[in-house]
Amino acid sequence: MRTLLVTGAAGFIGSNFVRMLLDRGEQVKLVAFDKLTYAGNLANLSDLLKRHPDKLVFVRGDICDAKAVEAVWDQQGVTEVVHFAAESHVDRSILGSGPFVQANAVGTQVLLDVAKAKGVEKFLYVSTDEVYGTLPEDRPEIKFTEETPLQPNSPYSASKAAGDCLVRSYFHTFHLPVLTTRCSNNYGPYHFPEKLIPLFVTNLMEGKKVPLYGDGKNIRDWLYVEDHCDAIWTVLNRGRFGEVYNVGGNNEITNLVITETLIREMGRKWDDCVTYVKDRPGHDRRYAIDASKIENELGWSPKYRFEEAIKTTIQWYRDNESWWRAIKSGEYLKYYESQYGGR
Ligand code: NAD
Ligand code: TDX
Repeated sequence: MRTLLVTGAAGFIGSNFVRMLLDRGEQVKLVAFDKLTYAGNLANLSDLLKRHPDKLVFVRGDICDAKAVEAVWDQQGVTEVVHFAAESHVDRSILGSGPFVQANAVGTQVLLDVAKAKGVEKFLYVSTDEVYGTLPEDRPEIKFTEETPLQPNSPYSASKAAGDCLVRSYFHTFHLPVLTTRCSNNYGPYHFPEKLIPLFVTNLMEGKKVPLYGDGKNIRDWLYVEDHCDAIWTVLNRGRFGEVYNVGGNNEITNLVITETLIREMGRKWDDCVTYVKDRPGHDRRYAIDASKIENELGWSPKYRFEEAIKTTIQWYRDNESWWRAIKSGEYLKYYESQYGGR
């Protein structure tokens, strides 16, 4: 039986990945390994743990702790790793980069060393398009390819690039069977409400304003989270070791248009809802992914259309108010105050 160690499985994408595999009835055992930082939430997995006690176990632990990783590996009979665990929010990395280097660089190194010692069969690193840096907005023909040099611009993306380079080095030096995906911005259920879409949707539901950075013209390539999870599963099963696969939605949208869409869908008016705030320092202007490699080589392409999936996403936050209200309290409010002041 394949046994997957899924690090960061209590977070946004990791929990969606576990949910997708269990819903599809894939023949794997899943070991959800998560430190439960502020972003990790057992509520993202609790129904699955009840429904699939034979296929899913949860173990609380830190990827930086080699002994804890070794123990879970031996106890659960791990054969493969899907590595999501990370500090993931750019704004928090600007407030303080230490936890990002620790989790994303050191944590990845510790995990690689344990995986190497244990003879891992496959190790997939969930990287990000942000490692490539930024693109000019007036050259729409230019997109990130797997050959684009890594030029990370935020402490978050620099720490993800460190992990990405370490994974590459373990392939070249030790022939570790690694795979890397670099995906664009995700949206969907269980997305922590510090990120643009869930923050704006929940603020609008609370009757609060939404804080738009700078001129709002920054561009992101938005992909529904299940499409990303499906791409990861595809690469894990059919990707070539040592290769990088870009994953994207071919769906470039400015923050202004995202904001207009959310306000319209929620029946609100722009002037009542939007507050322009100081720009994010070092704010990348545009991300756009050329996903032709994964499409041509592995036959993956996105299944969800933004127009419908954004409605499903908004409805999920309407239906799961207790989930996000529990998060938007305590430590979250302190973070919100330090990030946005009184806005
Ligand atoms: P998230 O912040 O929602 O979840 C991260 C999870 O990792 C949390 O459950 C947290 O508790 C856990 N974690 C953090 N440090 C840990 C540690 N030291 N040990 C064990 N667990 C730890 O993040 P997400 O949005 O789900 O992102 C998951 C991965 O996908 C990250 O590696 C991120 O860089 C990458 N990614 C995200 C996006 C996106 O749009 N969200 C896009 C591309 C790539
Ligand atoms: O309050 C806000 N106002 C605003 O205008 C926030 C939180 C964001 N923004 C802008 C900044 C970006 O241009 O919206 C855009 C999206 O911001 P985020 O949701 O913070 O995402 P981003 O910085 O693009 O990074 C995301 O995608 C790549 C994830 O958080 C990363 O983990 C992933 O690697």
